[in-house]
Amino acid sequence: MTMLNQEKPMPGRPNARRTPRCCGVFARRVSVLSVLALTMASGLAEAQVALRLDRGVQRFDHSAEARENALPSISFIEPERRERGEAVTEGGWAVRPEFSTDDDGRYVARIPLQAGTSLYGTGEVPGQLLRNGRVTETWNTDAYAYNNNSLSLYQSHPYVLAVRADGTAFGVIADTTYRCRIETRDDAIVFAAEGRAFPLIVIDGATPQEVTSKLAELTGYMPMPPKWAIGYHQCRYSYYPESVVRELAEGFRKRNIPCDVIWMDIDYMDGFRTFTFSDEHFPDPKGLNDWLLSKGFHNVWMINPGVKDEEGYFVRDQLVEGDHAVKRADGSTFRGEVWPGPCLFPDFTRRETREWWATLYQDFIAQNVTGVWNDMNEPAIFNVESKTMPEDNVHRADEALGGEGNHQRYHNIYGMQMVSASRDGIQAAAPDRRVFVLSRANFLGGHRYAATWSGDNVADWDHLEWSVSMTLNLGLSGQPFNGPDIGGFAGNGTAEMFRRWMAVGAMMPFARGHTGKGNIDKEPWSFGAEVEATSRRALERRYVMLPYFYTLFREAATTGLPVMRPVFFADPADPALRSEDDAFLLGSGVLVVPFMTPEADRVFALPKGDWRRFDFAHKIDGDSEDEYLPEMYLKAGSILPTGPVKQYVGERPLDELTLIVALDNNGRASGTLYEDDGDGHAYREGGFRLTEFRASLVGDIVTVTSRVAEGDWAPAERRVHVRIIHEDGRVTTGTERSNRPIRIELRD
Ligand code: MIG
Repeated sequence: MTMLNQEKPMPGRPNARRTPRCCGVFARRVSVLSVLALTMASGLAEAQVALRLDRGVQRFDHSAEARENALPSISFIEPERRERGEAVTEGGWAVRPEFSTDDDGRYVARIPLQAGTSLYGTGEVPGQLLRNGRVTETWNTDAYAYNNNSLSLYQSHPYVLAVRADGTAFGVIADTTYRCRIETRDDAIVFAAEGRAFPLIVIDGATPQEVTSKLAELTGYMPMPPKWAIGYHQCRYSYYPESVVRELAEGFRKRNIPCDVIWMDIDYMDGFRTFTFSDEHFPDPKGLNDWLLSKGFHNVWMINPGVKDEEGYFVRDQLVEGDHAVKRADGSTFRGEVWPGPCLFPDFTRRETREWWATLYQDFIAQNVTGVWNDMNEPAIFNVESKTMPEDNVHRADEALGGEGNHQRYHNIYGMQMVSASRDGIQAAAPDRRVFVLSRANFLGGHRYAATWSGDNVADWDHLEWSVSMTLNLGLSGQPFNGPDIGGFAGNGTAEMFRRWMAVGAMMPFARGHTGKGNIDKEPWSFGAEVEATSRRALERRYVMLPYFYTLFREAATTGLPVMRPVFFADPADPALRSEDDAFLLGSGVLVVPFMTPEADRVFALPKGDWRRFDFAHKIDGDSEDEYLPEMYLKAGSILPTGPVKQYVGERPLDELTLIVALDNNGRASGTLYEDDGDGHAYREGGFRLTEFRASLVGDIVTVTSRVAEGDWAPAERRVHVRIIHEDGRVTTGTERSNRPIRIELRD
């Protein structure tokens, strides 16, 4: 077994962290010495040692030496936490990784699996939910119109969730930013990474839910988004000039189709210069934003990393002045071509550069910009085969990130460091509001800074189906706030497909319609009256379910459990559910069964137990007759909090609150509702309310009570309406003023 503890040598760039720049010869000797030391110490590696970081969380390394020389963690929210722990030697470990190197000099960790283990995660990956038999490579890639064989998409999550036959689970992080090949085989998970030997973190859990929560404990929780960001978003490449944006906004309101956010893609810029507005097409961005806000629309504008290399352009001049650019191996400034032509690229791995980038948002947000979209941050570069920077480019990264190193090492966190800077800048510019950033590229742990979407998908039936599995796997990899381009980015698709896509997309955590340049229009009304009617109902459903969605976002932000969950979460030991990705759960009590094929044929595995079909016909015209809408099931024992149809989140308060109730065998049900101001930070100091609802049947009277479980935010008095869904589909209802117990008599 060879142990080489250094980066893959790049021309002219010796191992950056271990090599002081002034004395390369000396450094090379040191690394030879350390190889020697390793060889001598290799006896130690025989009895495997792990660090116990926490209950059920262990860190393994290739060797004691490798542990010493490991690069800092970027995925952990507290990198030091990966470094501390009690050393434990082998004692009946459930998971025992084997370390080696391969012929290409890559560091390999192999995790043998028991028969019947199902694998998930690996981040943003095309194709089905179940990852057994797949290969993924972590290398952030501008993957326009990707397909089922694409090895690398826009984001990197070197993480696998494994669920054993008995339903117990574990997760493994290969904690490296380098390109890492992940084989998710039936008999083993194999990580093979370039660069340095990496720590392997094993997270044990009784259930996949427990593992997923622990992953968030280590990598951080998603910050609470502003509530408007949970509404429907309308985008296209691009709506311009501003008259088109106004017409679009009015189009939603006059048709009564709910929408919260309108997006401005790159054509709003002045010649694609980031942080500028086109005088011709958007002469008064603040005026436009204010007008949109007056109609109940928030706005999101795109910001790209490539800075046009043009003297006199303020962003470029500041970048040059502050020496913020990524360098070439020979120390000169790197230039790469993107939309604006030749560009310079901020080195977001440097604190000074992130701080400078953050300041640029001051004037930008002052235009009453409410949200930001960071695109092209893999980084994507045109006209080169690699589609990105040379791997020997140099990042002068903070010591905390690992110090100076090449692009091979920092590529996968370029976007993550960008959105970290963006988030800070936006927050500083609008301290009283919550931040919304959408990022195309990211890395494990990057959900701390930005939401995401699944990039340039294709308007075809496969991509419609994958939009469910991709959202699920990203959620299982720690990114709860994500969703597809509803309707597909590349190509036109058909009215039928769009109708089905909108019907299911409206149930996903991030719900945004988007399409590429040159395509037909894909607004909810672009395909005629019938598609418009389904789209309206689908979006009305989202808004009716908003109280529940928001509660699930709060749950994601405090427990790490994703908003949208795989069906197997309902019964992790049931083998029939392991590959089910034609349906999904919202939280634990709601099952969504969409129709995603042209024939609307579909076989799906319903989890065992009592799941009751329900609809929203009491709120939404034609809901129960619309065969394009997903079937909805509520698990017996659950209470689903819902609200009125709204055109946008802030349109009206939650009144009346409708509780949809399915009693279990014992005549009981429970549920929770999270509420706060919907924006701002008061919720961090108790400015929220978590209400628990309970229903119980005694004799033939159902009593529904509520209790404030946490927080001191108080809603205005409101009506509470209860709908009890019986096993045979019948519904019994009752209504009361808030806080009073509601008594409903069940009669035949
Ligand atoms: O090279 O800004 O994935 O959503 O509309 C294409 C234009 C650049 C890629 C994004 C897409 C966006 C488009 N962008």
